[in-house]
Amino acid sequence: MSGEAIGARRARARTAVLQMLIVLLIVGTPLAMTRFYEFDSPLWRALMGHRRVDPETLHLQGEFVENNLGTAREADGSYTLRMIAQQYMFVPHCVRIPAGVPVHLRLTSADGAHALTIVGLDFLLKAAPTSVTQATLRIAHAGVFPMPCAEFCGPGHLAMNARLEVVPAERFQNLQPTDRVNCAVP
Ligand SMILES: [Cu+2]
Repeated sequence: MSGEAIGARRARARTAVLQMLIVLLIVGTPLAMTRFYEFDSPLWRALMGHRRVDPETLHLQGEFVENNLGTAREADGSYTLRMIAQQYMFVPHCVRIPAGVPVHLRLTSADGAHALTIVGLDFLLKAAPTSVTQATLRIAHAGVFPMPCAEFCGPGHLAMNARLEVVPAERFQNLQPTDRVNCAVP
């Protein structure tokens, strides 16, 4: 094979690789965006359907109905804390968990993007409509922590602040399977 033919073959191979990268970029970028933002892709919805929550019906059905929010004790003895982020508050706006025990925090948004942080701890959990984000909290000592929103979400953003009360595990309520606990005053 002549040097010219080999050169042409290499050029074709380079073009093919380049084309593949461009296609990956075009397909991959929107898909990656949907992971964190509100971009609504039918493909992502189909793939992640089992984890999707509809912000319109959040309060009416599914795990984020009002009387299921707050801290719950699961059958295996672990705890789950469910919260909703919305302009400009977290619901419930005061939550209580036991100290030194893993608590699975599950969060969704009723409107735009928000981010829940805990002052004094290296913790940030994003909230986006249609998806549920989850992180495990284990706070060793009792205390009260402000939980401000760390994602600018509009004019009321600075007032968006929840309160976390961590109580010694032995003082935490003995929760029945249907009990939910929070410290929000109506
Ligand atoms: Cu905010």
